[in-house]
Amino acid sequence: MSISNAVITTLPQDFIFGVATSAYQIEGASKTDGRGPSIWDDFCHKPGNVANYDNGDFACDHYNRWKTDLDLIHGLNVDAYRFSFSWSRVLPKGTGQINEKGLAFYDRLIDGCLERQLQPFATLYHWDLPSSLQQLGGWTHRDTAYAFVEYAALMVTRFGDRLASISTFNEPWCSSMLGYLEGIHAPGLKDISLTMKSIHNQHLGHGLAVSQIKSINPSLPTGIVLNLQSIYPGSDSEEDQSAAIRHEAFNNGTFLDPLFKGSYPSAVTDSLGHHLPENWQDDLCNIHQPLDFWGLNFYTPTRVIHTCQRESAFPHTAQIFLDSEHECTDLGWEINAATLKELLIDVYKKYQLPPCYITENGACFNDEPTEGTVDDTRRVQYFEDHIAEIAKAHQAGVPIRGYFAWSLLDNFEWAEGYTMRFGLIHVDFHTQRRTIKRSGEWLANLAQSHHARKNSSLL
Ligand code: GCO
Repeated sequence: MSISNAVITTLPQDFIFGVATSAYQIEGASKTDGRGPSIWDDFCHKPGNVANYDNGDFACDHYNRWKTDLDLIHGLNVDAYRFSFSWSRVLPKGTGQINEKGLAFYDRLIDGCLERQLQPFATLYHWDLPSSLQQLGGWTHRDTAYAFVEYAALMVTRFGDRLASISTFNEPWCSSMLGYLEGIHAPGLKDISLTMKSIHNQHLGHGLAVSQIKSINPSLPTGIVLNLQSIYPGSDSEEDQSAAIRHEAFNNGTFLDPLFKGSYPSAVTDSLGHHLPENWQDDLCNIHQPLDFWGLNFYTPTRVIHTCQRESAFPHTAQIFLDSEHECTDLGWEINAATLKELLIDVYKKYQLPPCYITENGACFNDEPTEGTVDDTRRVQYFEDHIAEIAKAHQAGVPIRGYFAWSLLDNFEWAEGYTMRFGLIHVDFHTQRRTIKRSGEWLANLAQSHHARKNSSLL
């Protein structure tokens, strides 16, 4: 199985390949060297929230194994490494007192990337809010946006000149919708009013941080990472078709519109505007900032139907799974690569967007090592199919600059704990032994062929 040359040659020559992780999912060392607690520590340590009562206390022990992990990334021949900073490692209470030992870890990590010719793509917020800020209301409180700006300024002042890019937020949809509405992620709340406030305050934190970052380091490429949904009606009925439109306004528009148009969709404000913080309109110009890039995290399409249950709030939709018609991953997520291309083309038609990176794409398959190898051919197929669709989107005019596979390592998969594996590298969580899977070897070959093509065209 090997991706055809035709696909590689359609990608732009300066296209980059990378791998992605996030702090809470791999670092471990949750109490080491002065790290403060985050909402994910608190959430995991309440029984019933996470499968098997798992937590990120040790995770992949990356805090101690960063050097050999960077060697593994280097061995994959990729150009870039996308990781996130742990806010409570550097500002244990979220604001105020700085933890130099925490900063020293990221100093080592970033220098380690540069020594291995890996471009560091950093993310400021991948869901692990310092607990002290949650005690004051978390993202429902405006002050959290200001604390985020202080944190962004600290990180960019220290590291900005060595980073290839910085993203403010990773998937604000998840930290608000899963954390404040569905209650399945930290902080585990189920309240539409708090959800709308948490969305708005994250947007505000993003916009203010972008201005701050640009004033400190105007040449640092700055963006945000979104998990837009590729939405389809669950049937041909008119009801389901309008459900899909409402679902899109709520789940994509609530994020894209303020960030890229400086407004919220009217369908959203008509139904839910009263839940936004007072005078929210005054923040829109601060939220709507020019960005150098945006990132798309994509895994699976979303199919929705109309629901008329009394208790359902706007957008009155429910997600359905067509698992009998499509192949699925071990998490039950439909595999449908063409929907990634459709989403990319569609979103560039609807919005004025800067160039994008696919900042995450990958699949959960729980293959285990046999005689020292992990034969995850289904993951290889998944990557091949999705990269082929990205190449088609590029040919259709979408400005795509790179692709990051999720994930470098099997890791702490949030509410699923360690039961669900997304890695290119298998981790035995008892021994911390790493085994490169067949998909890791495949990515190393792909990245190498891409380099060979770049180099030969330079001759
Ligand atoms: C995400 C997350 C990852 C998940 C991955 C698989 O941004 O959704 O960045 O943390 O592990 O998406 O569910």
